[in-house]
Amino acid sequence: SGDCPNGWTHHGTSCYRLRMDTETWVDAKLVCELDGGYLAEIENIPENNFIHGLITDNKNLWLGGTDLSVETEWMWIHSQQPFGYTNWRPTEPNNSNKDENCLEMDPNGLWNDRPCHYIQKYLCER
Ligand code: GN1
Ligand code: CA
Ligand code: CA
Repeated sequence: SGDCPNGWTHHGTSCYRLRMDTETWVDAKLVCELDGGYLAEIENIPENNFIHGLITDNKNLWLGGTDLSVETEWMWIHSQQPFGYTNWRPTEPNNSNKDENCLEMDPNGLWNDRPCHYIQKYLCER
């Protein structure tokens, strides 16, 4: 609806497309880019609430955040901005096994760092 292409949902100043095919974080990023978008970025509580509302199962969702470049320095990969707003689950990010560099939202709308090679659904934005 609104000014978004078919299959995309409008919210705020962006369009969103939830992809239920499962991919690694890098492949999810690539699919979003091939579809004219990027892995979703969250700047504030209303955006977090909106995206949380898109989760209707008990599964996690890849977002466009990473600390792949410099451990503990979390960045939005598309905008290349450091995190401002965050909604980490308590005790996260924990870089479990020293190898968790990609950002997911859990079904409670809270954030966790997860190994980037996990395959799971993801959210594109444009
Ligand atoms: C644990 O149990 P689960 O999958 O929700 C861990 C996270 C890790 C995740 C994957 C409290 O979360 O930090 O990222 O496994 N949670 C805790 O390795 O340690
Ligand atoms: Ca990390
Ligand atoms: Ca973690």
